[in-house]
Amino acid sequence: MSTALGNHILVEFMNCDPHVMNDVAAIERDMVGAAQKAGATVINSTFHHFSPYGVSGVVVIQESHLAIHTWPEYGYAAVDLFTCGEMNAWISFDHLKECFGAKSYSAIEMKRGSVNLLQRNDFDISSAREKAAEWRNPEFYTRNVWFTDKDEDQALSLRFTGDVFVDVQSPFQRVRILESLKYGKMLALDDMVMTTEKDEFHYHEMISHPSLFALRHAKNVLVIGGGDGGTVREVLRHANIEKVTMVEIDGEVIEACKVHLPQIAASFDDPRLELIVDDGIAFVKNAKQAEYDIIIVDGSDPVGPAEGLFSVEFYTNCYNALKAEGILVAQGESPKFNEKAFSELNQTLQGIFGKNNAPVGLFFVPTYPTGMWSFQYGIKGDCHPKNVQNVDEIRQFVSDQGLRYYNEDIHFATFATPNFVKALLRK
Ligand code: SPD
Repeated sequence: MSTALGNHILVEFMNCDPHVMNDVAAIERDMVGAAQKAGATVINSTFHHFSPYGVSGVVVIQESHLAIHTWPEYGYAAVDLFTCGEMNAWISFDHLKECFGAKSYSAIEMKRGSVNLLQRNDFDISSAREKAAEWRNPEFYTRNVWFTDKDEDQALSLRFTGDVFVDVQSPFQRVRILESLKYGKMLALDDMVMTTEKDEFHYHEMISHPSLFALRHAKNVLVIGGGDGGTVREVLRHANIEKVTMVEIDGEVIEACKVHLPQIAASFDDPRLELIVDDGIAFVKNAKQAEYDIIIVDGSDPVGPAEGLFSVEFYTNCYNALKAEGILVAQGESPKFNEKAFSELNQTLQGIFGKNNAPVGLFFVPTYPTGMWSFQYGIKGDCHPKNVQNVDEIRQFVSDQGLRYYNEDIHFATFATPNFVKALLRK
């Protein structure tokens, strides 16, 4: 007869595969698998990834819990296997050792709740057990797997199903497509949310239509980045556009989105589109002078391959590639999440296009940290989006195209800046 209520194995897994140690979905799957393999009944799982490294999580089982904390940079996982009843937690241990590729390990096993130290209360729990068995469905458990986009001080977390449709390391970045519960499928580059099925229209309508209504005669548009296809989809809604050249550095992003986010990657077959998989920074450097009516920079955040999309040299080259009346629109970061990048980009644009020719448009994206995001403009001629007159035309277009974020009111409202933003823009 057992002399303790529970059994606790404290495990050190060392020299594990660092990629697995940083993969929240894989770890959740392996921990749940470890519980199920040992015959446990899984009640729920909660797992978080921490930027840039590490995963923490717990699988609650009817027989107690399995918990983990990882340090990928050391290839190390601290694992707790706490069980009661007949469950053999060493089966879970073996499973995890294999999944994590642990080359070395150690474990301490201890009894928990020694009956010699406890006093049993005299009450009948068998009826409570029967009741619990009525609602418990061993086939179903709640998964809490979280994707977190964060800096050192704040974060945005989205719960996802734990299912991963794409996870590839391209030459430039880690490309993932995951399924979030609230926003549908989501494209993540490295550990940053790029777009989701349910709120992508906020971003893609707002990066495109304000400048296209400011420059009604625009024919030739260049898009740098935008591998998911949402921006070209919006630009190509305009019948006056004769040609769009899109230059995306990462072919893996395009391929992943074509297969898994087809409603965003919806216009890659439009004959007006020339799709080039290459470095957008080099492309603009070598571009013909005064070639484009509008240049749209749909880049990622200023880390990794997108860092050069925030430089003076790049925007000077964009200025030169624009026609005299041309407009530049760039993903402008957040005045709340990334104040420095936001205000430095505006200083760059003011320096190149002129103090009064670098307006900022604010809009709301629920899946970006803080929700408040911006596009920043460089106006080469006199066609300021703030001064558009063709409001009826916007209204008709919005209704014909069934747009869901942009409209004639938003067109003007986006250029209204709160005082703290004005201060960041330091005119
Ligand atoms: N932190 C997110 C910055 C936005 C980057 N671009 C999104 C791509 C959507 N086409």
